[in-house]
Amino acid sequence: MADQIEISGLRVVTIVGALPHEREIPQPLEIDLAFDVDVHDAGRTDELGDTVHYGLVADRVVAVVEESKDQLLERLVARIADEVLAFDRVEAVDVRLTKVRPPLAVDAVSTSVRIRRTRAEAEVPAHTAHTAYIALGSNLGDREGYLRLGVAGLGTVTAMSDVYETDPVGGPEDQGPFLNMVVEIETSLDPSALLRRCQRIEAEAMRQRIVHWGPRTLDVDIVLFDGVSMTSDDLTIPHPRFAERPFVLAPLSDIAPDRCPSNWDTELDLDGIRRVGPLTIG
Ligand code: PH2
Ligand code: MG
Ligand code: MG
Repeated sequence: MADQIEISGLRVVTIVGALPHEREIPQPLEIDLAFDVDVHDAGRTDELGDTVHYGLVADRVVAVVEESKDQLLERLVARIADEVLAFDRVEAVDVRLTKVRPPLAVDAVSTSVRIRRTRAEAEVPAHTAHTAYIALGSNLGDREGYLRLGVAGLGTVTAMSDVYETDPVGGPEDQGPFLNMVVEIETSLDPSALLRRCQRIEAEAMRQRIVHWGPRTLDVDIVLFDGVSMTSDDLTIPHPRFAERPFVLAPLSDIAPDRCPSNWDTELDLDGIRRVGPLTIG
């Protein structure tokens, strides 16, 4: 495969290094990435869902680097490679990580570590394969386009519900109807890492939106994660209100009827829920 997508000169300031002052003072790093992706389809269809969204890749890489406090460039560059390989369409990645102000006693412009990692050698142990159900909703702008963007950012999607048009529940009076759907994903992320991924997808949609339309419109929520029940400061699983929300249960029942409360469809008011059909990808 010869196709590559490149991101160059990505700058992040973070703690990295083994020297005492490097543990105290953040320093600038520069990241150059090139990843192998087959872009034949996207070259024909002009659809984001047929390629890898490099804005999401850049966001995730920046997040990993900002959160890191590694001693070695070797360690941090390996973690960047893993993050990029978490995008399913990426077959391999070249990463160069550079200290642009290296702590040397001699005069040098920079120091770097450069690696290439392929999907084949990326380890994803079997016990880290989780199944999660993610609810997506959009009620402004190109609603279907936002759903597509959301689905494209979630990694390995193993099932997709139909799209439903639903009356808004709560919130301001004057807002328009939502498009809602639920997807099943397989992921090696833990719940909090998956939450961060969902928030990054929302942020990416919002960033695009600010340019074109105004307020935010893509909501990406974790509904279920394996059989996990948990509450932390920023995350409750299962989603605390999903069992009362027809706009989640109708799509969820398309792909996981056994995960819906029994009789939900006779006990809840389904008036505001209209099945539209499958999300058209490309
Ligand atoms: N999301 C909300 C609040 N209300 N209503 C509908 N129909 N669909 C939604 O996705 C939705 C909502 C908060 O996330
Ligand atoms: Mg949300
Ligand atoms: Mg929500």
